[in-house]
Amino acid sequence: MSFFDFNIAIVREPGKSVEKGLRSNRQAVVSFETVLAEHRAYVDALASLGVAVAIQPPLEEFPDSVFVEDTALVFRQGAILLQPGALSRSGERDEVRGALARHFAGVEELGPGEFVDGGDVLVTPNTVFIGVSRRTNRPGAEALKRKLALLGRKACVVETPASVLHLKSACALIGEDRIAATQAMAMSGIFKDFAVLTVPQEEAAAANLLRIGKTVLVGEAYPRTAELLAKEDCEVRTLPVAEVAKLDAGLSCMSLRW
Ligand code: CIR
Repeated sequence: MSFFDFNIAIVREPGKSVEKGLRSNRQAVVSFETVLAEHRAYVDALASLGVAVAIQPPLEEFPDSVFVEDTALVFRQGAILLQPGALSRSGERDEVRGALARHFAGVEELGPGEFVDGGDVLVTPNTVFIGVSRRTNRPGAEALKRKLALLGRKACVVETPASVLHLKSACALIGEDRIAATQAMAMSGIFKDFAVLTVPQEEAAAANLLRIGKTVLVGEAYPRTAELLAKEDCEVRTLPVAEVAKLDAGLSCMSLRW
């Protein structure tokens, strides 16, 4: 089985309240209908790649809950419930607990004051990188490192670049020892043990991409990145993400996969 063979995913449908979701550009106007269309295209893509998608109902009280990746970390051998660092998102973990319990015998949980957004966690075959950011604090990162050790995973705490929301806003695994990353991330030294494909500066947001099986899903607004990926050992498929990008999100954020 390859590292990228995900068979199951949990996603959450956006609610109308997604229009009030958090965003760094306060001027950006978000349309629920367009987010919903992007979400449906995403779910269809996962399903067409052989992933069984468990769709959770929308949660109007949590505008950002469509970005379900931030609530948990999942592996075939177990799951860890995280604690999103934004106040408006702190109740989301309770809403995903039930879905995780249906799939995993035991679910570990971060404790009070231990904040980690799943977007700050990059899982690679040998190391899990945890980025300390505005959302993920050091106590959270260290607690997660201890929980990962229980699952037999080595973790490394790094700094998420200040220019991005999450570690994975700026990087993604595209091969077992190959990372796609923004220029800043590529130069950070974090990925010295990996071969790095640097995404073009004007397409920095393309770095939040997602490999499933032999297919790499990438935002359709990033043709130069798609061109670079086409030279890799994978198939490239583009998806619309312009609306979720207004909410500082991309392709990894909308699912928990294992
Ligand atoms: C937030 O600010 O929390 C959401 N608007 C975006 C979350 C993106 N999630 C991710 O990158 N994993």
